[in-house]
Amino acid sequence: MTYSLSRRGFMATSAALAATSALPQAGIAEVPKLSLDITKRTLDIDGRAATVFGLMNNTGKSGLILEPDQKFRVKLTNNLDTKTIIHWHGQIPPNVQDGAPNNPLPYMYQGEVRDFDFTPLAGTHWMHSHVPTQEMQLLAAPLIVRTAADVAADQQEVVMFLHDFSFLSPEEVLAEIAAGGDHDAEGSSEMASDTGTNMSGMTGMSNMENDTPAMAMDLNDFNFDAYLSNDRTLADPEVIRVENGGRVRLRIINASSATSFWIDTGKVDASLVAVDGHDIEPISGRRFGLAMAQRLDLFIDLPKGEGTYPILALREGERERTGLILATKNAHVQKISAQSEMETPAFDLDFKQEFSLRAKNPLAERPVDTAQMISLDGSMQPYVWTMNGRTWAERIPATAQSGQRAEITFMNKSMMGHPMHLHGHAFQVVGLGDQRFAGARRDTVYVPPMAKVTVAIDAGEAARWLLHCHHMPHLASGMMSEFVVSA
Ligand SMILES: [Cu+2]
Repeated sequence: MTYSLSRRGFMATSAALAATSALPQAGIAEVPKLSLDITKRTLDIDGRAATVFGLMNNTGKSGLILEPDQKFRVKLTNNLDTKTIIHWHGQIPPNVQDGAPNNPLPYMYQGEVRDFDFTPLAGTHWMHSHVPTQEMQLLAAPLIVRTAADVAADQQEVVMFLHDFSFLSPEEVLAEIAAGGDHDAEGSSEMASDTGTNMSGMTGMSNMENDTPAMAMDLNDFNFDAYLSNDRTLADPEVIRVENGGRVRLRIINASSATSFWIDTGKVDASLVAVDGHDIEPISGRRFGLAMAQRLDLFIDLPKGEGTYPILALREGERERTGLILATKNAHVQKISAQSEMETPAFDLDFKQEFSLRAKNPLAERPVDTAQMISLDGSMQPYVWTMNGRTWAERIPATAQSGQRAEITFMNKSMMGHPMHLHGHAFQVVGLGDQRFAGARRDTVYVPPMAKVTVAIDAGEAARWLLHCHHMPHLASGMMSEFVVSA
């Protein structure tokens, strides 16, 4: 499968989508709906067949790419033999279309068809089941909304959709993690010797109470069988042919259930221009990270001449990696190992990356109407993760009135990082540790172990909006609350 498209090639490769967008503009009642089918599909993972879920459009590809001014008019069909619910991650639809379980709509039953119609937010977003065990089985896909500038630019757009994968069922994965994460024992001790973090005797909060001098941080609590880029491993990576000396806009989506990655552009410089679909003041570099559910948009200007340019995603704290290969027409593509030579550092523990991000379109400066603190707690044994010490069933919601400026401070009192996602809003990161600044607009912010992050939110539609950790095993254990906006 390829998500690659170029300005010139797009019409040909995505005929049905193009036909829709070529019709007279929205407002005409007869514009056909796009279809999305929730299905099962089979992947080849290093020579072994894997049955996973998927979200396929009417061209047989995964997810959706919308053209500028195209509305999100979608007919979604549940072809699974089980109930599900799909969330449009990064979009701000009316609450009723948000895709949160029983909030307000119930799960889609087997065979159910549901209609959606809203004006989408431009940028690199995605869609996924809001049932953690289904997301772990790859019920997730890209949701790209192009801008007029994207269409006008002389650039090739490439989507890089990252996921972690296990041949075990999600229930088996969760059971293994709950049993103590023996699966990861070896990787943990290697981690300890190379980075100075003490990974042994991982018991979350209890380590703090023991006053352990070396912080007992747990980056990964499960070793997956494979790490995927566009559903493929480095044994058979996607090779995307690019123009000699051309510009690539790389849209990277971390759909992983429990993995943060560093993106390594190798020998070419990249310019990071957006996070979570929201433009930032560009910063250049060759290594940028993203936690679960986050997105990065990179511009890469390729040098003149034939060449191959692997874009790798390195699993934090470990040696595993995945990726895709950009290659000019005649370049010979060489095999790349799925293991780095050395462990990759932890993701943004010191906020070095997050501090460097500045929104192109920040929230207006205004007084804060309500400031609330949420502690992020949990432990490996028992494997339970909470917000304010409570799981979903006993949650204490954060609250605001529609139109108010709210601030939420996440205080991570645990030894794992938590990518915190708010539905229905694009907040702004305004505090890291005790330092205030005007950071990036986002919908998912990474709160490292024992760290503090503050986000500013202009409260939107009066409704109940989910607020949760996007680490799927954490979410499955109950790490979810809500942001209740009153009228
Ligand atoms: Cu978490």
